[in-house]
Amino acid sequence: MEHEIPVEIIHEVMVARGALTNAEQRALVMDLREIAKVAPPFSPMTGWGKPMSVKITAAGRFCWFSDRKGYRYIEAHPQTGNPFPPIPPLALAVWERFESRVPPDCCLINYYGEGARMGLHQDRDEADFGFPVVSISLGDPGLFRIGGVERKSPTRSFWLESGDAMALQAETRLAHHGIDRIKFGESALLPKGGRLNLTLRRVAPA
Ligand code: MD6
Ligand code: FE
Repeated sequence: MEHEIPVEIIHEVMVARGALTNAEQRALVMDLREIAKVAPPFSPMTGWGKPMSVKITAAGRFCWFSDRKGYRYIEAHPQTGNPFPPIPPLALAVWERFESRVPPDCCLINYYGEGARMGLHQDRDEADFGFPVVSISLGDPGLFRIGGVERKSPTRSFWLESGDAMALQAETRLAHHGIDRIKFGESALLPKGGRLNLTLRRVAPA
């Protein structure tokens, strides 16, 4: 990640287009494959007992989890009981461009197959909203929708492409957001298609 990456502001969100080169994207996908071998992706249950269309796993100390009892962070894989593997250095380097005070302790890995989406939500289960949530997109483009802190606030959308990084921080840290749809099969990065999204965050107090 030697190259300079300009950060632009799209609908109040800091977006670093092409933060990862093609070679870095391929290297990161290889790291994610190794992570998926020891921490297999799973589909958490929503509050109303339906599995999410996105498959998730994680690296770092924490993984986000959801079942009928609600949302929380867990420190052991729900099926294997093992801790999650370390966060890949390439992902840590992206985080550092946005937040240099503390390292992230959670890298959530979301996989979107054909037709998968993520409903409008807030990320608010972390201890300190002074730290950002940093996202990295890989594979097929995803249509990112962002609104306000209030669920009923108006929303706007833009496409996140493979290699893009962005951060929700300061006034957008608690904004509602989601992924409406992906352009399945548009990117050649993942042989079977789909979109991977990494979200790096600081769950525990610094
Ligand atoms: C996604 N992203 O891009 C879903 N959350 O697949 C998120 O939910 C998200 O991109 C917090 C901060 C940045 C994000
Ligand atoms: Fe989120």
